Amino acid sequence: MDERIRQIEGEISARGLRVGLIASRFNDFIVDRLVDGAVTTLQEHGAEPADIVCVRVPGAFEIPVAASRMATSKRFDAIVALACVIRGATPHFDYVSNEASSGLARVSLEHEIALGFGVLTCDTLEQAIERSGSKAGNKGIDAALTAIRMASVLRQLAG
Ligand code: INI
Repeated sequence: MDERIRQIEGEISARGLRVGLIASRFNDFIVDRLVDGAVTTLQEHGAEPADIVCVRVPGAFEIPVAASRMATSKRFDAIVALACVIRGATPHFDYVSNEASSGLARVSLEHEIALGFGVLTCDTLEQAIERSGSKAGNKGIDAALTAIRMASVLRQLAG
């Protein structure tokens, strides 16, 4: 690309970053792996434990309001949302996953805050296991990296 064009890509450094993690208790045996992946990634990229807060909420449905409160507090540069919704026999899956995703998108837009979306929406438990640290990676890691990069992008766009 023409070198006179300023490019903003976002740096992968979490040094000095204040991160709010929100994790659901529902399906905690999966979500705990996502939390481990996210926390390890944040620390590997320079985040200090004292700058990370991890809040537990009952289920994915409750994550957006906790995210909104974190964003309102202005005490966080980035939020990482971690949950696991597994399809059952009723339409409950659709209500929970739709509210979690649209609620979190709204928080990110309205507060202009970096948000890593690590809410698994799976048809089966096997798919959830695959995405929480086995053959399909760990979506907690991906969500943490997204949060780090977006915090950097938003910081640069503000300056
Ligand atoms: N919450 C989840 O995080 N994952 C699920 O799979 C799930 N299912 O399947 O029901 C779930 N439901 C709980 C929901 O998030 C709320 O906590 C509950 O409805 C109370 O408001």
